[in-house]
Amino acid sequence: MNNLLFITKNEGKVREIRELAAPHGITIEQVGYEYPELQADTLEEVARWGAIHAAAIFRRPLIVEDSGLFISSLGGFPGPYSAYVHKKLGNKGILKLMSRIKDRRATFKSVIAFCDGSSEPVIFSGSVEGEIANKIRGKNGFGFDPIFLYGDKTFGEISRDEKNKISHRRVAFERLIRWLLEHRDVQTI
Ligand code: ITT
Repeated sequence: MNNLLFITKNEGKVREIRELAAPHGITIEQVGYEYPELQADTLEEVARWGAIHAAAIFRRPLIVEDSGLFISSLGGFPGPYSAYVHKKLGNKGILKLMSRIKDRRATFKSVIAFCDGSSEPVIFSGSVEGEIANKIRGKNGFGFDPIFLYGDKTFGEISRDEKNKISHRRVAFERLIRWLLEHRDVQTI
């Protein structure tokens, strides 16, 4: 099993996951299918449900990934509602919400659900701690990257290679790889 379907419409996620998978000899095949997103309070529930749904349709080993930005001073908002909030408010809207707020700590979380259709999905998560920047900075990445400050640079100011060394997605994906090596017929190169 050296080929994995990745069910997502987000091209930014695909670029990152492809580069994370390549060193392990795993090819990622994107399927831009929009699985129904459960209105749930956790990324885990959304990813798990999405993987079960997609596996019933595609009947091949696959992953779905649900991710989000959790802002401490906003009680973890937008969290599982990140895609909706990004679409409606954008990065400018988030900065506006944060304009008078001093505590700018934020966490990016990624939850990957793997399902081969024959058993329950297996869930892997990863996170990275940072802060909400005071303004939009950088043109790299996607989504909230230009407002997510990691050290003295935003994810919009670092290369994909650099982001892939430290990101929430990387942590979750490496956990998946370790599990696949132990439990599935995967040989990494
Ligand atoms: P799917 O088809 O995979 O569901 P999506 O874009 O709807 O794609 P999510 O439901 O997981 O993805 O929503 C996550 C939101 O958080 C979305 O707006 C992303 O752009 C944003 N996001 C997730 N990971 C990110 C990252 O690494 N950098 C910046 N923004 C990110």
